[in-house]
Amino acid sequence: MKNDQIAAVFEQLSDLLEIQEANPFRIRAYRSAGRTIGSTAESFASLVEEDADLTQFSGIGKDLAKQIVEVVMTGQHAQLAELKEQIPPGVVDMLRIRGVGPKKVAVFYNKLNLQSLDQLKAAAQAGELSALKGFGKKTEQSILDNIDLAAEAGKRISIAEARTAAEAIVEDLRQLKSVTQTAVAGSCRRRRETCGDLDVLATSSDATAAMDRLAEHSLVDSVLQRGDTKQRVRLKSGVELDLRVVADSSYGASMQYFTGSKEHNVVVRQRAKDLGLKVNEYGVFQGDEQIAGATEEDVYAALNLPWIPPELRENRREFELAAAGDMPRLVEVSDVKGDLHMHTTASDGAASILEMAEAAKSRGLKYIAITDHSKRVSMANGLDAARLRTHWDDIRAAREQIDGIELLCGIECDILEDASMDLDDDVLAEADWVVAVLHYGLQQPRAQIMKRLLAAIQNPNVNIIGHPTGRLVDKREGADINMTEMLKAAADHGVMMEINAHFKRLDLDDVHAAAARDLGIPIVISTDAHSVNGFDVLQYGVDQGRRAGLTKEDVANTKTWSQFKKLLER
Ligand code: DGT
Ligand code: CA
Ligand code: CA
Repeated sequence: MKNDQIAAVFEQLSDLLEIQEANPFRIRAYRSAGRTIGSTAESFASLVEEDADLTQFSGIGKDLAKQIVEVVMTGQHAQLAELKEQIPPGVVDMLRIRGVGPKKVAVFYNKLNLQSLDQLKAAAQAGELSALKGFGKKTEQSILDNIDLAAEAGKRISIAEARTAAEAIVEDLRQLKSVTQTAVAGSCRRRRETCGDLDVLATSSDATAAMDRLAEHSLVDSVLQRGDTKQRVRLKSGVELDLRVVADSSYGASMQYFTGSKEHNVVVRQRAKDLGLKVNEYGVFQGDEQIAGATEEDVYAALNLPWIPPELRENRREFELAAAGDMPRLVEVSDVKGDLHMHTTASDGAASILEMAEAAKSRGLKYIAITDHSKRVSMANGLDAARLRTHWDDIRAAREQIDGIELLCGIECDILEDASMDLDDDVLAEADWVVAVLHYGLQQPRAQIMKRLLAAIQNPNVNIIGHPTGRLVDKREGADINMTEMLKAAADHGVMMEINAHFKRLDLDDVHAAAARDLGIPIVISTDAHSVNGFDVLQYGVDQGRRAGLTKEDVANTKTWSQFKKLLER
């Protein structure tokens, strides 16, 4: 069982308890346990197996530790099962309506005994919701606007889709003379793997013009809500976008507030309180006096904090780093000098060796590894030993035809289900660069998955584990890996770890990449390009590295070729 599955149990538990209006302290304890488990790299399943003391983790006491053991051992949580019996599934469905959380659902269920989306809709249409204490016409209308989409809601889009749309809209708003500043906020600015909706801010003397411009944008399908300074639209792709027009004097405070995360902002607000200040989307206030707000730097400075890169704003380590005066300079796309995972027409790529090399060179890369598939991946026309040796001859020949970029004879070699490598050691020994990967048998039990990974890591010909878990973001669970054990083995054997930059993979993820870095493992951010345009995804891999807090020094393929070459001697 993986950490995010265990975390989901406790998150669900806190939602259901909140709907039951249970003790807020218990709810908070479960929610915080879910967060801790979800953002820890060490596998809780392994810790339980080893009978380790789980109370070493902040926010996990004896009782919670026992419950985690129960979840890991049985795959069940007795109290959660009981709650699911008590609370009708239609009530839980209400949580999928945008803007509706467990607190509101609790009221609909407990006060009005509404038990399904249909009943809720009827009640909203009859004006029964706005008659409730603490609810207004606005909330009621918002529920009506969003309820039909509840089935689809909760669906998140990839960071690639999010950035492409949000950045196009920001660029378009920038064309308006009246718009002075505009930028993307929210999870998209934090570069999360997926985004629930898009958030855009602008400063303008003419909010109406900005909102009109957005409404007319070719990506926009319809306007859902419009106020004096705020507009919510649905894009043709189905995703929703909030535009907020703010004053220049509040722009920094609004960026800070609407970039989030909520968890980060909770700490920021508390910090202000401790200093006798107040912070909100308009600024930092001492009494009635605004003491900061125009820039984010000012807002953080007023709270005695350095500016915190958005990718770190998840209330993980950023406040610790700030306190230690240790805010890292995060890796950037322009730092990357090599790409060590890509395909050509020899397997399932669309371009030749030379075309890939030219494209890489024109992007400023100084070295690349050509890593076509090994034979097991027959669907992708994977290479056997003989074809691979011919292919490497072709790569060596290509070296003669291009200057200014090193070409490595590489291979993406499958780690087979029985833990052997898809190609013999004598072949692998001839390679400049071996990326070992799991493609098949991802569902195998953890013991067998670990046997495979450890065998590959112990193989002296293997340089790196590629897309280590095999997960596809929001689509396919990765293999059941004991991450700590794998990373320790990699550190011991000098094997590197990949962040696969493709936005559908982003594997390792941010938490695990940080854990790898903490063990001193060199991390390589590679694109896995299958065409000359495939290099475009590099930015998503770099963003994932930034979320992991990686600096240039942590990322091996930021080194010059002569420095990197030394890492190849294991
Ligand atoms: P998403 O859209 O689910 O991918 O995630 P975000 O982080 O973009 O969340 P969103 O769009 O609901 O709100 C954008 C930011 O605005 C969020 O990260 C923090 C801030 N924010 C929104 N609502 C609240 C709130 O109720 N309390 C606090 N402290 N901040 C909020
Ligand atoms: Ca958002
Ligand atoms: Ca939003």
